[in-house]
Amino acid sequence: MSRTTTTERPPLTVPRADLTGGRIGSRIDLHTAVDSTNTTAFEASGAGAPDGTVIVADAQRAGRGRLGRSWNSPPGRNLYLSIVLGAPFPRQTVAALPFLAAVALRDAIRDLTGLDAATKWPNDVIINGRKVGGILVEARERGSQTTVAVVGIGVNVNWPRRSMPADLRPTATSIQTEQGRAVSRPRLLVTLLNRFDAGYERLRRQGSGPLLEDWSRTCITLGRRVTIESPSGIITATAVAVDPSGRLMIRRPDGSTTAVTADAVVRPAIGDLTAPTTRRSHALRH
Ligand code: BT5
Repeated sequence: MSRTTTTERPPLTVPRADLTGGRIGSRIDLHTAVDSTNTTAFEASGAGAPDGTVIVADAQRAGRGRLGRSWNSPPGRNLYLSIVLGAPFPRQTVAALPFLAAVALRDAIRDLTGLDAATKWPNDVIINGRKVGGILVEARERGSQTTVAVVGIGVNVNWPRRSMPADLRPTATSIQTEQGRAVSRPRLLVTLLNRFDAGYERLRRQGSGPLLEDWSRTCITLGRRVTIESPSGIITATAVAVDPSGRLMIRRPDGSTTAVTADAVVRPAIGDLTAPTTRRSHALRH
C-alpha cells in the first residue's frame, strides 16, 4: 500500500541479509540516539572496530555539519550514519570520499524512488533544488598518513517539510516530501551501503577519475555562475569542473581559472536562478 501517514514511524532496523558488499557493513552498530555518529564512529574505531564498520543512529543530539555547523537530526524520520574506513590510504582517496558518498546516496535514492536526485559541490545531495542529504568526512592523520577516515551521511527520509524548523524549510527537503509517500529507511540504508561498497572498491581499483566524472554528470554547480566568498574576498565566476583533489575549478570573466577549496562559501550568482540552462530543473535555492 503506498499511502503512509506522517504519524507512522516504523522503527529503524538493519536488514543485514540484504548487504551485498564484502567490506561496508561487516559490522553495524545501531543506536537509539548519540551525540554524533561521526564521534561514535571514531570511538568505535579507537576501540578496534574493523574497516567497513557502520554506526547508525535513529537520532543525534549534536549532529554536525561542516565548518562548525549543525545537522538537524530528529528521531523516527531520517537516516544518520557513519562509515569507518581503515587506512592507510592516499590523500586523494580521502579527498574523493565526499564525492563517493554523494554518488552512492544519489544513486540509492534514484534506485528506490526514481526521483531525480542530483549532486551539488562540495558535499550535498539535492532534489528539485533543495538539500535532502549532507556529507561530513573527517579523518585522523599521523604524520602524512591518514590513519582512519569516517564518512558521515545524513539523509532526510520521511520528514514532512512542515515538521522541519522554519529556517530549514526554504532550503531542505525529504524523500517523502518529494515522492509524496514514505520510503523504508532500512531499505534505503541497505541500498546506500551496497552502493557505497561497490563505489569504494571502484575507487580503490581505478582512482578518483571515473568517480568524479560520475559525480559531475548530475552536478548542479557545474556550468553555473557562482559567487565565491573566501578569506581573500568575493568573486563571481563560472564553475567549470572539479579537480582530482575535489576542488572546484572556476573561470573568471577574464578567462583565468582558480581552484576553490570546500571551505569557501559558494552561492549561485545573483540573477542565475532564472538563467536559461539545461539544468534548470535543479535551480539552486541556496
Ligand atoms: C553538511 O554540512 O551537509 C554535512 C551534514 C552531515 C550530517 C551527517 S549525519 C551523520 C553524521 N554525523 C554527524 O554528526 N554528521 C554526519 P554543511 O554543508 O555544513 O551543511 C550544514 C547546513 O545544512 C546547516 O547549516 C543548515 O543550514 C543545513 N541543515 C542542517 N540540518 C539539515 C537537514 N537535516 N537537512 C537539510 N539541511 C540541513
